[in-house]
Amino acid sequence: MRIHVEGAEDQTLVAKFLEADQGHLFDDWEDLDSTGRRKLLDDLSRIDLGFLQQLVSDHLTSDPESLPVATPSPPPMIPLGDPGREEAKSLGLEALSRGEVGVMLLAGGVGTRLGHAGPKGSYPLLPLTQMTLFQFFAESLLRRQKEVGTAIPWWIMTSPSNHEETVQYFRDHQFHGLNSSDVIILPQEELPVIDPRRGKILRKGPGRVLFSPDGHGGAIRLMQRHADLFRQRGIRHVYTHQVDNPLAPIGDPELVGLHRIHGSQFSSKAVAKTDPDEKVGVFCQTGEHLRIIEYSELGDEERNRRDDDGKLSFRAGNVAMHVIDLDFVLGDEAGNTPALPMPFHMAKKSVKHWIDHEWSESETPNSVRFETFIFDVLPLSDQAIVVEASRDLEFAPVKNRDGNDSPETSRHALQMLWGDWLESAGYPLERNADGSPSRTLEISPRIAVDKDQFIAVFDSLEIPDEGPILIQ
Ligand code: UD2
Repeated sequence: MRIHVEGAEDQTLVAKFLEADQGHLFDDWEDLDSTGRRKLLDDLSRIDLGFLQQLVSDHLTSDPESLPVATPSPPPMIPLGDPGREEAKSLGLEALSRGEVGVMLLAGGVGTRLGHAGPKGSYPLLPLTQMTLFQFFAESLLRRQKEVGTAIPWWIMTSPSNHEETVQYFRDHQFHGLNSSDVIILPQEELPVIDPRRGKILRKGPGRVLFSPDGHGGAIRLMQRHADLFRQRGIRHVYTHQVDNPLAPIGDPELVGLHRIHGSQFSSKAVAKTDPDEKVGVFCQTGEHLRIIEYSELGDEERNRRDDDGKLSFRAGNVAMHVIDLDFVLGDEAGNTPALPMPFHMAKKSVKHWIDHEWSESETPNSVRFETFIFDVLPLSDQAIVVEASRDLEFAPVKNRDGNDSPETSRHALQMLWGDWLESAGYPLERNADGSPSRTLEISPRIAVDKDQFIAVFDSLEIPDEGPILIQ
């Protein structure tokens, strides 16, 4: 195959892909106009081909995920009701008020399961105002800033495919009241999607490479790439949360406090898993170190094993809220960045793609994406803790269009939570037979992000005698 390009750089680029047996990428070259050709060359120039070839040969010829690791055992976990947690919260609030804590939202995923067009954070979740997930987080952060009297920077990790839309969303909504300089939106990186049978790079259309975000482990690389942005702000700890969970307690003072008390480098919240098949990863201890084993990678025996009291042994379910020490990720101020190597996991998915001048679709997985996970740095830390969280208070993810972990279940959890706040504040709330509040409730996080805050302001609120209760 001969592809004619002008510049020496482009010639080298084309030659590299032809030599690597990826010549199919140029199948449509003759049909592309000069803009199309430029786009293809730009796509190719973003690929570190040597690295990709290594990844493909490591994973598609042998499967590193099936290599034996030390036998996992259930990890120690700081339980709910531990007497030290109140004091930890005060310590955490102090760290927040000194401006030592930043927040990072992981929002680079493609969110195909929800089927929402646009960044997942723009999903209108709340029942009365249709407030989006992004607005819910932004208002929670505003409330936290008010509580501690300090600006808290919010890094939002996007990916190249939703970055522009996310930036535009926040501009259109005036950053939901946050100071725009406190909202830092940065894209993670992408890798090409691969055909697992032939190791070929897939295309999303004629002359266009199919890329996919390289997993939320990209957040670690992003922090390292933008180390100055974090250092300039005097940040010591970064609280990370996922775009799908509105109940994540932003900046979580309690977790920050425990993180400091224990001299931890990586601290996480976990909820007790009761269904062995629930799709959350679980914390495990292997040798000296803590790690999370993803739900798809935990063996049947471990997944179903139970303690004498009937509880699942591996029940510390990952709810993806972590506090990470910045020194652990960035190393010392002299710029000696630690390597923190993270293994790549393979996600096998079925994808519509362009091949041999036509579209190809398949019911069974026909592609492989390579991803690193943020929690894979956990076993590299010298000190780490797992802290039990209440599922009702902190975890109501929106993942699927319907069924489990859907907008409906998340809204239900919010109704139950707000119902409890109202009753605890002394409001006589009527409930349906299933226990849910009989009136639709919505409480803006600007008013309160937890029950104590709500009770403190309750007397100043006006609640209508009938109909939905909207408190904003
Ligand atoms: C995640 C955890 C799982 C469990 C569950 C709890 C992983 C791999 N698994 O499962 O153990 O705790 O959450 O809710 O994390 N994201 C990016 N960039 C990417 C890929 C994902 O920012 O390249 C973000 C994504 O926008 C979302 C979060 O990471 O906020 C989780 O991604 P997911 O939906 O793929 O993870 P899930 O639900 O399979």
